[in-house]
Amino acid sequence: MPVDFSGTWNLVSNDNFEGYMVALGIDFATRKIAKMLKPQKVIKQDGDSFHVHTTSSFRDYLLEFKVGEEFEEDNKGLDNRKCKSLVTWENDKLVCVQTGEKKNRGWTHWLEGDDLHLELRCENQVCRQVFKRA
Ligand code: VLP
Repeated sequence: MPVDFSGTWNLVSNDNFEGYMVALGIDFATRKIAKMLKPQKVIKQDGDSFHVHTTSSFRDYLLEFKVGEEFEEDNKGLDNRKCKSLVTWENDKLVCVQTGEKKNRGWTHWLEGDDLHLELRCENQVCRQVFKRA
């Protein structure tokens, strides 16, 4: 049985989100709002097909992808840059490489105990987020 990320997840910790946002070029005023947020992630997984909806009181972001199939990502409402994204399995971790203007951009999701982990990478910055089931 492959790992199943499906569920509703609430953010409980968010390490170095500020550094990640600075690396993405998010302006000061937006960062001040964004760092106060406690986003919720709703993940629907059907095998290798994913629907990841990150919601907050400020902005929402919907990402849909199939593992192994490269797609155009527009990061609308985030940094608004376009990139080519590819998500692959690395054992039970879901690894995304976002190829574009920003070097070393991507993220990794995995489950650890009852928690959902997300590592967000951009240039030399790493943000670590932990979510618990709602
Ligand atoms: C943008 C920084 C904050 C800051 C301004 C808006 C959407 C993997 C992946 C789904 C993400 C999370 C979003 C990272 C924020 C970038 C609004 C926050 C709520 O998750 O789950 O693609 O990229």
